Amino acid sequence: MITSIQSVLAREILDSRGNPTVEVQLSDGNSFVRAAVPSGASTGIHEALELRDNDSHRYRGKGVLQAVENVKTILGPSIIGMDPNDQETLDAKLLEIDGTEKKEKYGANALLGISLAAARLAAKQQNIPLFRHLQNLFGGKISLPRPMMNIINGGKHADSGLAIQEFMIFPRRGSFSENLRSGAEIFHALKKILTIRGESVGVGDEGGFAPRLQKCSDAFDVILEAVEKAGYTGKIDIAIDAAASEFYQDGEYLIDGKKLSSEELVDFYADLLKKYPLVSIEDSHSEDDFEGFALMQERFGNTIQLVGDDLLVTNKKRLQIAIDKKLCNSILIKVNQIGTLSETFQTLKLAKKNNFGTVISHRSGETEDTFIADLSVGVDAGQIKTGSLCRSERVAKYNQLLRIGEQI
Ligand code: 2PG
Ligand code: MG
Repeated sequence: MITSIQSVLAREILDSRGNPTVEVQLSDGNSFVRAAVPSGASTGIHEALELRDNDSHRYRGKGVLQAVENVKTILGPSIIGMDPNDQETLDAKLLEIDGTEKKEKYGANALLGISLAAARLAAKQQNIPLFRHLQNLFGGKISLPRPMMNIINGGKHADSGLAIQEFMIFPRRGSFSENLRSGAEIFHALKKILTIRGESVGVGDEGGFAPRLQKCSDAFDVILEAVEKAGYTGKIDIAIDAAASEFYQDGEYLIDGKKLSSEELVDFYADLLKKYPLVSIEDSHSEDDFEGFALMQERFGNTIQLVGDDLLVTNKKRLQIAIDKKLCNSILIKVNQIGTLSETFQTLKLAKKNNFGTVISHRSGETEDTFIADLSVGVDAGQIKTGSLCRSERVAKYNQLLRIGEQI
């Protein structure tokens, strides 16, 4: 039986925001698989390059025909005949051909589509689930993740007016399916509360509600009200992604109608921590505000989870800096921030070796591809954030985790 890669196709498809993204299709002559690439809005400046056409006549410049072409005519042909089971060699080949630090030549979106599809093809050839293949590649144990479910959207993901981008419910304990159920019940309770108040129940990019609230604490209050209404008081923690790079301007943080210094922002979080069951803060400060992150780690690093996203961009070099400078204690993992599965694994290994928490994450622009659900299980990440309890591109990941839960 032929097991090497026989053909590599690519196409431009749409993501959940109606923007183009890359889908890659790999075949070994017997079967074929596909992988689709996600896309962020609040992207970190240190992320690998997402190649866009910048042709204003198509999709407002957001077309990805060049990235698709790069897969079809350059990257694809170079991996024909390779064994998809040998992920490291395959990814090394892609990196060698691109040859740039941030995948600027052919685009991280082009490389990633191939890299993810290869893993899927290998799993298919072995007739094992993707999470098993990822476990074998990564070399550790498996587990179902604790979900962070984003039920109020702010920042760049909605027009709620809230500076903080994501307010997530984070069930304390319970099986994955129980946690998901509590999330969905709280989501519906929240909808009811907002409806009664005459607030909008339209949802943002990640499926969370986007009511016009005055200040961040209002979001916490209404979430806790929903938690109570759904009967889960005391059982739910809250996690936030401040995505603070987005409200950082000229050395100050614009939040709740105030302009705060880096240090004052630490006090702002301290107040929230006193009042609410807040246990995880992602990107508390802007991506290069190392002093702000260091202050956070010093004050709260022993008691809560401090996650680096734009700060670390799934990059092992940035992670090493954060370890050395004590900037945070956990990392958000987004495959498209770095561009290949092998590099994602290297970053995850470095994180685990240094006792960092790990959270596998979606992007605000997603597709129906559920790769990250399997990834979260296969590398024993412990946590996943993949949006709210509506919008199929979000729920697809949760549903895949339910299926995996039946298998393990
Ligand atoms: C984030 C993500 C995902 P985006 O900041 O963590 O929630 O948003 O994909 O827009 O960067
Ligand atoms: Mg983030």
